[in-house]
Amino acid sequence: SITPVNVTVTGAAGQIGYALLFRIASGQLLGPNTPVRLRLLEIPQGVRAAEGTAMELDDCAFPLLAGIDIFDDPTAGFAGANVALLVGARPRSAGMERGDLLQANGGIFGPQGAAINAGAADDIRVLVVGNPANTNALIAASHAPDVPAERFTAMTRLDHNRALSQLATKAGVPVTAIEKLTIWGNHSATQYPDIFHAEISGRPATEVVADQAWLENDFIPTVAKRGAAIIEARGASSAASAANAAISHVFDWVNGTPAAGWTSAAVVSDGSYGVPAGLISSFPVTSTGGAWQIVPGLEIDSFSRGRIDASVAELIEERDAVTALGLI
Ligand code: NAX
Repeated sequence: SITPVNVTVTGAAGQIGYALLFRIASGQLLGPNTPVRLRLLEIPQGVRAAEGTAMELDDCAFPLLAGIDIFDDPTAGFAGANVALLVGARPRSAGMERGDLLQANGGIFGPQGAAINAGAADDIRVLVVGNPANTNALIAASHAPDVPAERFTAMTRLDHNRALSQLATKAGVPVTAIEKLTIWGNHSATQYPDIFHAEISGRPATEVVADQAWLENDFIPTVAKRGAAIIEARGASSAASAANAAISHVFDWVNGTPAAGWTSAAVVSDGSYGVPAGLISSFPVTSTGGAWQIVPGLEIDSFSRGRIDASVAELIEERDAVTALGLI
C-alpha cells in the first residue's frame, strides 16, 4: 500500500477550510490512488470547531483518508508535511491600515515559514491562499531558507477560473473551448486578466470577442472585483470557489498540466517579463515533473505592459513595506 501524503491545512475551521477538507479527503487534491493524512492547524479558539469538522470527516468514511490530527502549534502542524495549504490569515478589519495588516500577517506567515523550514518533508509544496496571498507567501519563503523558493506559491487560480467563466459567457462557448488565458501580478484588484494570447476554439480570443470597451470596462474590472461582488451577494466571501481553485492548483502542480495551453499561478519570479526576480507574482505557467515553469517568450503589447507593470508595482510596494517592517 502507498504511504499516505501529509497535507497540512491552516485555517481549517474557517469557511474555505470547510469547503476544502472534504475534497482533499475524497482524493481530489492528489488523485484517486493517493491516501492522505490531514493535519489541521488552527489558533486555539479554532480548535474546537476543527474537531467538529474532523468528526464529520470521520463520518464520511473516506477510503483514502488515513488519519486526521489537529494542532494549534505551527511546528507540530507542519512536521512531515508534503503539501501545505496556508488558508488562515488575519483579515483587514474596519479602519485597519495596510501596515497593520502586513504586520499582523507577518506574525502568522513568518513563524509558519520557519516551522516549514524546521520540519516539513523534503518535497514540501506550499500554496498560500490567505490574503495578502503573494506577500504572505514571500514572508513564509523568506523564513524558510532551506526550502527552495519555488516551493512557495500563492493562489491566482480562482482569478483564472473567474476570467475563464466571464470570457466563455461573453463568447457563448463552454469554458473548455478557451486556452491560454493569463492572470498576471498580484491577487488583488490590480491583477491583470490577459486575453491577448487566449484562444477560443483555436481562434484568437481578441478576434472572437473584438470588443476593447468590453475588455477594459467590463471583463477586467469584473474579474478583478469578483471577490467583492460575491461578498455583496452572499454576505460572505468566496469559499467553495476558492477551495476549488486550491484543489486544482495543487492537483496540477503534482500531476502536471495538460500538454496544450497553460494555467495561472503566483510563483517566484526568475526575472521573466520584467517582473523583478524573487517577487511572488502571477504568471502563465505549466507544470511538468512536479514543478511549475513560467511560459516563456510571449509577446507583451503596450496595453498589457502597462497593466502588468501596475500590478507588479503594487507587489514591489508590499515587499518594500514588509522589508521596512522587518518581516522578511
Ligand atoms: P475564515 O475567517 O472563515 O477562516 C479563517 C480561519 O483561519 C479561522 O478559522 C481562523 O481561526 C484561522 N486562523 C487565523 N489565524 C490562524 C493561524 N495563525 N494559524 C492557523 N489558523 C488561523 O476565512 P476564509 O473565508 O476561510 O478565508 C481565508 C483566507 O482566504 C482569507 O485571508 C481570505 O482573504 C483568503 N481568500 C483568498 C482567495 C484567493 O483567491 N487567494 C479567495 C478567497 C479568500 O478571500
